[in-house]
Amino acid sequence: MKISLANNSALLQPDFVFGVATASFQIEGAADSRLPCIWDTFCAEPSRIKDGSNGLVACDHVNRWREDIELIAALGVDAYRFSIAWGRVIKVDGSVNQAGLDFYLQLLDALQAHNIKAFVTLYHWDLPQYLQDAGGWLNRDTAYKFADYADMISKAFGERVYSYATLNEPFCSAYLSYEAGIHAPGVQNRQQGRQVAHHLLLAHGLAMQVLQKNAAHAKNGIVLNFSPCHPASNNAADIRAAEMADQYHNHWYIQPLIEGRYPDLIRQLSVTEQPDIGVGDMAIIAQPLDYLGVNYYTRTVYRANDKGWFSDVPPTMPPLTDMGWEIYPKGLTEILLAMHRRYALPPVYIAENGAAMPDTLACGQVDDPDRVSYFQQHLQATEDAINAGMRIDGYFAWSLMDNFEWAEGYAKRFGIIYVDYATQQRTLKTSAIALRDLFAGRQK
Ligand code: IFM
Repeated sequence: MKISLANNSALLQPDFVFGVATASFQIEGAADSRLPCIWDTFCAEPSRIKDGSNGLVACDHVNRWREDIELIAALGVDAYRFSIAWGRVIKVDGSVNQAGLDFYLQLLDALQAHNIKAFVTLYHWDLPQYLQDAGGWLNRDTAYKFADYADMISKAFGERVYSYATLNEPFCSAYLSYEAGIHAPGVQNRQQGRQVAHHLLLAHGLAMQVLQKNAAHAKNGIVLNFSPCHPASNNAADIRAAEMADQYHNHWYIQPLIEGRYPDLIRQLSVTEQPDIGVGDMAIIAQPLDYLGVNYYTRTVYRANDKGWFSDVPPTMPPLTDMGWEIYPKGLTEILLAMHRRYALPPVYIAENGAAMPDTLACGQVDDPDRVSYFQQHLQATEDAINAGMRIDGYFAWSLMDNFEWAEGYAKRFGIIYVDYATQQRTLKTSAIALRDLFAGRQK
């Protein structure tokens, strides 16, 4: 099966960056050589993770990184996006864990040797547990601790990094973790969710100031997840509900970054639900961005509920992925263009896009035509946004390999490479081969 784009496609131009992405907790394992993090704690609590699993071994990437880098190189990508486990590079007293730092330095050097650009995410959800014990993201001081960590990393990594992302999907660390309660630490409290979102954005702004100083050579930005919010019906209440969801889930993160203010919806929250915002915080948050990372998977449908708020309506009609998420490629073009028209955006990278499918290994092969088709349609959707006037500089497939899918455990497979968790054997799926062929067909 092939992925094909028009010969003159913007995505096939020499400067367009194709990559694959992962995150530390989801692949690394080797938990005994880092500090425990909030996800270790969460996994140890009953019924938090659907299959009762954890990240102690995951894809054993810390021990198999050389093999993994060879696989990445063989795909012919331009870039690899991965995250640093904060608790692997520092100790509880805040001093540097040199062995952990050396792990990432080796990885970066190997990427450089293969001419693969390193896109480093500083925070992809694995907050060290000792910082959580001190209040975690509810504690304003965590934002300053994050800036210290960014300072240490950017000095140690020097010129090796092509691009830094401060945070991956602060929506998830705030809303899923503190309002929906389905991600670590599993809290359900709107005020806390809003406060955590604010402290995360503050942490981003403080870290950007550090990166502008220490890593001026790099492209520095942030990765947000977006989902177009559609009404369940034409009824005015549902239309309003979808607009509110859009403000709450999408604009709450992008508007402060670009315009230094929260959406007007903030005034609809009761005083006790509103975050404490320090004098000068919004200016810190609105640091200039070299790029915006956009993660896209699906759209979301909303209806009005009896609390004057919005509730999502889970999709039931195919095509759905194994996560139960609707396959809705035109939502990617729609949300990109909506953001492009609304804000003065910096250049955009599609920092994650992909699908979980019920893959099986048979006779040494994994045939995943639905994932190939998902990539085909979403690459086309990306191109459509470029053709409509947007600047998009790259696209990263989520994910390099099957991994720990958070509350879903290992049952949901997002990889283009299949991982047999019993043997840790990696097998290229049909989608990996289709992407590899697409990359190989480019004029570089
Ligand atoms: O696996 C996650 C990733 O960690 C963050 N973005 C969404 C992916 C799929 O759920």
